[in-house]
Amino acid sequence: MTRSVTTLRPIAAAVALAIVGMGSAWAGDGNATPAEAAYQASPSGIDAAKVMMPDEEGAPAMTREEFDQAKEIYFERCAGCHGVLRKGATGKPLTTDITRERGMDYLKTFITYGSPAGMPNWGTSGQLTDDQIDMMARYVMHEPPVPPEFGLADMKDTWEVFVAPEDRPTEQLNDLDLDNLFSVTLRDAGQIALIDGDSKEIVKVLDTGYAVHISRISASGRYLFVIGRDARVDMIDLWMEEPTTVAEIKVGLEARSVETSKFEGFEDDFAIAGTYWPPQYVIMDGETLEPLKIASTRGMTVGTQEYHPEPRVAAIVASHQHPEFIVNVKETGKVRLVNYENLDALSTVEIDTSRFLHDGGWDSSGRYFMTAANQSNQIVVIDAQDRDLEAIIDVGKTPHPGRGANFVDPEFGPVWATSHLGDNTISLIGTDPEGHPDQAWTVVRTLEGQGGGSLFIKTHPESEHVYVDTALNPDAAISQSVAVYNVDDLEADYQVLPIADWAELGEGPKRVVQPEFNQAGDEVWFSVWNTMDQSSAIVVVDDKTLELKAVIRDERLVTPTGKFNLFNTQHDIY
Ligand code: DHE
Repeated sequence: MTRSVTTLRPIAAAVALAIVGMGSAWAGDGNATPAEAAYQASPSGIDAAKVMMPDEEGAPAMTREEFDQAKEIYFERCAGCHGVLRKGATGKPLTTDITRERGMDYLKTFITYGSPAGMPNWGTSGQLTDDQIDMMARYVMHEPPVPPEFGLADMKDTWEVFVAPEDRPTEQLNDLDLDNLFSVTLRDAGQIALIDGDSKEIVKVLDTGYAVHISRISASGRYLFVIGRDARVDMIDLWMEEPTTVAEIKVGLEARSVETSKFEGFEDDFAIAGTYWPPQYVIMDGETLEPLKIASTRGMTVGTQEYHPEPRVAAIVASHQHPEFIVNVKETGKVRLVNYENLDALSTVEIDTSRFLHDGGWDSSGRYFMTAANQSNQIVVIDAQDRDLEAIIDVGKTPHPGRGANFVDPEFGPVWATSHLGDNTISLIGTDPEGHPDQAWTVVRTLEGQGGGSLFIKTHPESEHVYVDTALNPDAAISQSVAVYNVDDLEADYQVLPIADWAELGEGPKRVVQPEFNQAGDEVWFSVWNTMDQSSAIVVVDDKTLELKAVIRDERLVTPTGKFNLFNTQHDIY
């Protein structure tokens, strides 16, 4: 099969944004594809009312009311890319030395029409009025208001233990098949649905944080940890009569990642959550979520070694090789190995890698952490055993692996694969330095996919298929289907499964997102993610026949996105 790399035709970012609703600019160095522009920076979890207006000279006049309105719009629509402090993150810096020099006309034009680098056309797309644009231009000429920090006292103010450890059951009191239970993100409902993998019945819907993001499972397989974008962490005991939230805490104003300790002898002793704001992580008691140790990620970037005031915490994984968490720090490009043996003398190794670290997962051996430095178009490999950088590998445009996919390439041996937001390729990276030294840490094969806008790729040891979504592709035929590859014949054309059609949901910009296998590895679940006021569903495919097996429709399934089979998540099977 010929290999072509196509980046998506730049179309008005507004169209892509309109499809996925609130979105943010992808302001990489080159032209952002519509998929990159659509890549959500959902409304920040920061309560704008808590952020005060700086008094200052030299900035165009604003009333208090205008400033508050502009602040709200900024946190809702701009902070995700430009950073809360406007120092630049994936979007350009908007500090007053720049904005005042550019002046009102330039700023108003830029906000109105956007740019091919991914800044949405907020005016011509109708998302902001002329008056709002004028107000935003004046706002960014003021010093950025700084949201409050969030320290131990703030966390303890929000920390609740609903059921003390000593009052919890000593054995499972329900007859749920926990190994084949799925935790499903109901993104805009701020809930998760627990769905039984066999019956496909919703066991329970539980309230979580705002715009809930991911679920992770304890080493024991008993506790589910869920984090919302508002940095609320919920700890759910799956052994109670029915799954019950036993502890909760807010660890900041905005967050994406949560994990528990997995090293032998320390299993579940600690939990960790990383925040976007403030830029920090907190280690908590693994049984109660009591906050124990907070560490800031502010510091110097790799390369130019400039100070960055807002390096956000992205993916976190728990090492099985040492008693430590592996923490991705996005804007500085640093990977931190945080040893939890002595929280009063926290020893941390800081590894220089590549900027804009994001998501990632383990290779099939569980020794190497494969993670995207997405805006650097690279995959970083961390050797969790030797505790250092193994490799940095150039891949396609804006890799977005989720946790990636591990399988054996018939020609090149064990590989880990990522798909991309910014082009239609799938990169297969050799991960077997012992058995296949020549292929290790290089792209051994590049597959062509349906298009850019891919967010997740998945397979399973029992499957001969690899599934790739293209959820943010602007072409509905592509965003509403998935591509399937046969591991034994990777150069054969991929098959396309019309997942959204199978859901028969009618209206709405349904986006098919995130394949997730059941425990047996003979079914694959897909979210058909519609808008909040339209019906969504989960489509289940028979992995052997690639035919429709079931559609889970329920009005409680509001904007389903991530799905986490507890056994596969517990054992890092993907
Ligand atoms: Fe995610 C994982 C950040 C938008 C669904 N997402 C992650 C991780 C990070 C992250 C850092 C890795 C966590 C870990 O492993 O510890 N996500 C962000 C963003 O900053 C971004 C781009 C914008 C935002 O404001 O949040 C973003 N993410 C989205 C979405 O719009 C998605 C598609 C739908 C949703 O539910 O919000 C989405 N992200 C997911 C999912 C995972 C994830 C399903 C977990 C994948 C896995 O298999 O572990």
